[in-house]
Amino acid sequence: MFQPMTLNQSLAGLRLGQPVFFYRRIGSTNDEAKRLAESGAPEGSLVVAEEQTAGRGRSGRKWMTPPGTALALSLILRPSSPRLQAEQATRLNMLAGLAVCEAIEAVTGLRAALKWPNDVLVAKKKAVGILVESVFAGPRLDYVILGIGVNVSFKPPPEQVQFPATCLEAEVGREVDRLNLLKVLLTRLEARYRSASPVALYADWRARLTMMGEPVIIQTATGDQHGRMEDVAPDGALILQLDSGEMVRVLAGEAHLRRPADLT
Ligand code: BT5
Repeated sequence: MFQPMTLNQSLAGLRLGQPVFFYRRIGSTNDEAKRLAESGAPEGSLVVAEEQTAGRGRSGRKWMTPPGTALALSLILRPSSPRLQAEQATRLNMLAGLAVCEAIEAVTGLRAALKWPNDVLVAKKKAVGILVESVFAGPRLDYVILGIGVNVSFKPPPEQVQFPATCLEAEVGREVDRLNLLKVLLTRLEARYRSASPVALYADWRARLTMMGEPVIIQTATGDQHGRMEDVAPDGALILQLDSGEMVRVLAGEAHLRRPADLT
């Protein structure tokens, strides 16, 4: 169990991670972070919970966080530079995915990869989900909630997930210190957030993506698209060569590798 005092002491001195709001049990850390941001909580405010009863994924999907088994956190960011404003959602998504990979590798020695658009995979299974939510005040970006869920000792049952899932302890075969992981993750996020180079960010993100060049099915809101994952664009879009040969850009969806039997 996290102890609020230890948590405060461990995160003291970090710019992202102060002040920290700790909950033993909460609906969703993203919802709580939004509530706090609406009442003026500053950039860097962090919500951490031991358990989420209504954890959220993208498009209304559910995210499971049983007590004491995960990192469930939401950071409030208030990007101020005009360029960040315009491109922030994409850049913060890339930044979060990369920082999570770097933290997992530093703490566990496991290799972490990204699955477009932004799942973090360990041993080809999903170990982390990321949910970035932006709130605008008219045309101006007001704040962003960066929500991250890391499976540390909980591995969801296969029948409850759409994509194979895992947790860090199952892959590394030993206990993983959640507090240390949280601290390293916040440190990596801060380093990536401060370094302004969008070019390096895009290059690093692209280099970590799996399924590149592979035959895939992309599930989108308007139906499945079958093709080959050609590349990704700097704005985060997937460039897909359809089976017909046509190249298309896909902004949002779920990527699945096609099994040989699916290929005709
Ligand atoms: C995500 O959504 O992967 C983003 C999840 C973000 C969760 C964090 S936890 C802290 C913060 N507070 C919140 O309320 N949310 C954020 P998506 O790509 O839509 O994936 C959701 C799908 O992943 C579900 O439909 C399940 O199939 C699967 N899933 C649910 N719980 C899982 C888990 N613990 N591990 C692996 N897969 C899971």
